[in-house]
Amino acid sequence: MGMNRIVAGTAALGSGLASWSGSACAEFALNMPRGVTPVSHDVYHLHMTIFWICVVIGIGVFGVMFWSIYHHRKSRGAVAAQFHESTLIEILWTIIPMAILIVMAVPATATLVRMYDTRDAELTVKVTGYQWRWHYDYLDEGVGFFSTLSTPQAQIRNAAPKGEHYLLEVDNPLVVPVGKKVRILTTAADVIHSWWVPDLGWKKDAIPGFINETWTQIEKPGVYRGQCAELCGRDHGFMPIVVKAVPEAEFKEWLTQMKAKATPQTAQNESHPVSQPATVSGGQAL
Ligand SMILES: [Cu+2]
Repeated sequence: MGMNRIVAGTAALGSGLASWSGSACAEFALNMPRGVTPVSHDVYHLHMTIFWICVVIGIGVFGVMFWSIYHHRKSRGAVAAQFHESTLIEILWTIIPMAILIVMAVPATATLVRMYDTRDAELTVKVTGYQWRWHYDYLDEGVGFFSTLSTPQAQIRNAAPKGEHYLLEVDNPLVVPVGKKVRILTTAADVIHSWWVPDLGWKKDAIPGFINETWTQIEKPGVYRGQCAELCGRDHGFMPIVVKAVPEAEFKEWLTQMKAKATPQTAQNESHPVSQPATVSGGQAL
């Protein structure tokens, strides 16, 4: 019985690995993503710096430990050295870790300061978490819309084969211009959510009654996907985030279309098409 189970388990693991080594393996990576923003690069380099410091410390500490265990083993007749209350050693083992921590704190603080510096943003988007979808408001532009999961129910209920972006696709993505600093304000309308797109290098809690502020500046046009990262109820796993970064001209065109969609009645009431929708959208921005 036990043997059968082991054989069955091994076979399952083997076939699992075989299928996994196909498409999933191409995307598989041990490390965190480098991302597509200045902050995500900072975070990546900080992570690598701290990682290598830890590797050096690990090799040093375990090297000395294993060397000592081997060379001062009992069979050689080793006698333990006595250095209780040695002032020199106590100072050293306080100063050295402190110095290492200070060395680590310098780049970490610089990255945090940069992350929180939302000055000179060219666009502000308010992100509101709802159970279970996101709402995006382009403040100052009068454009706002919900972004809802678009994966068909049939795929979720295993009645149809799963698509490439299963549970990571939405009807209306957040569209932002490439190379522009975008300030992102996160809040929520019911419970705590968290807005997380790994390629942007951070995740930010969306808390009812609070506005959290951060920013991004995407360097490469593309579609970046993420998820709600704070357990927020039954459909927590069904409120993905899709960010579409496009060249500025394309963004302007998209914004014009969205504004036209948002104010169809007003445009019809005017005898001439509205060329400056600012007067119409100003009230909506609030
Ligand atoms: Cu959520």
